[in-house]
Amino acid sequence: METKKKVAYFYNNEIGNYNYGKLHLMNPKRISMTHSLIVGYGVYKDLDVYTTREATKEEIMQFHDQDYVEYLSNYVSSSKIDFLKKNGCSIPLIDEDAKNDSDKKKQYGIDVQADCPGFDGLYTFSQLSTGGSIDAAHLIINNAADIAINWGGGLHHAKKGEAYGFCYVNDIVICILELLKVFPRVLYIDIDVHHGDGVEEAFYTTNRVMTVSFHEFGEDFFPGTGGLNSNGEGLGKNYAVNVPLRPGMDDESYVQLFKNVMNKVMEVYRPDVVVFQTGADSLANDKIGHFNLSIKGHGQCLTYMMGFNVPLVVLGGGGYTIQNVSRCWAFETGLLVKKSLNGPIPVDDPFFHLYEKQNVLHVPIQQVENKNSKEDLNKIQEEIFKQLKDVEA
Ligand code: V1S
Ligand code: CA
Ligand code: ZN
Repeated sequence: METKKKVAYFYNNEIGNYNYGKLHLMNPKRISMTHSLIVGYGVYKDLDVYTTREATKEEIMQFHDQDYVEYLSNYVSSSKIDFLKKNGCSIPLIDEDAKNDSDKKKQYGIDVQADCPGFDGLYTFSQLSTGGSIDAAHLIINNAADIAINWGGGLHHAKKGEAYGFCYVNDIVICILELLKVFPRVLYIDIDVHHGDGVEEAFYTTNRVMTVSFHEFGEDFFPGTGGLNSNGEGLGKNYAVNVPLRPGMDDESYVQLFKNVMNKVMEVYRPDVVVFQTGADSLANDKIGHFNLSIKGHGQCLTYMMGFNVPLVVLGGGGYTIQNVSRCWAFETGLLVKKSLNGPIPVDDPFFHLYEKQNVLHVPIQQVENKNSKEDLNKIQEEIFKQLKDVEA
């Protein structure tokens, strides 16, 4: 008989209050919306619920450069400085020269007009995102959980000394570094519609981490990396796997390809632990991504990985149609504890007004063409199998 898995879940009420700016697509409220559904559908009863803490500077500096972390931790927006000045507040902690130094902002990737705006609390937001992923790793290490979830994590683009693609601190790299203190081999899987470039880059030259990213690729789609033949270097040669795809991927083709590739990866790599970034911008109707997955199809990837009975850290990531992100991650939390979420969105959900048009958990996909032909997908799979043969040898 299959034993029930111990599933831990990290959440902090504060995380949903951070704001990238009015026009920005990244909305941390989706984490609070996910939590409300987890509570409303009663899934929390099957979880060990932990309050996420803020990661420390030392923990963050395990991956990121000290000067970059100092800059983030001292960041205060110019509008807040103006407000403090107007109100006659003393601002001893603010080194205004540094704050207003546009060269530094450029160097560290912070730009109000762009992907990584400077917003008040960006460092605490990143500390919370990272704290959950580190403690998820610790629970796995201490055998206190078989599966540990942090929907506030999964910010896969952040670089050692630079914010990139809505990500300031790479909680995933830091989580994996914690796991590597104990486990010989870590497998990283990334089903966000974007290439998991920051994580791949951090472990590009080691065979102790295998990275596998499925992503949309081509026609200037961000970030532009993750071609089929980017496979790692030195000791890491063949330990980076990329699955570049065209728009329109549907459940049938995606889930089949995912299972085929991951089955082979598990056979040849035999990881001690899996870190799974489950970005929800690969769902149909996302505001950035152009895949056409249903929530059930996205969830089948997670269920498939559960079947290997290897400890699992499950992280969030992208997702820009926020009602679908919360639907997806609440449903997947249910999958992880083997509980189905029945009935419409609970009417007493504090975010109910956002679901009013379609107050159900599973929403329709689009009627769009899948630009990936069977032949294209077979070729991709063949190439990846060839690459993995060299890992086996
Ligand atoms: N695609 C896309 C896209 N859209 C935006 C954006 C939109 C509105 C804003 F107010 C600010 C930014 N940025 C992008 C992408 C970055 C996508 C990051 C995805 C993150 C993740 O889901 O993988 C993980 C959390 N950036 C670009 O395409 C770069 C630009 C080339 C275009 C947009 N401008 C703002 C910057 C340069
Ligand atoms: Ca991806
Ligand atoms: Zn993404």
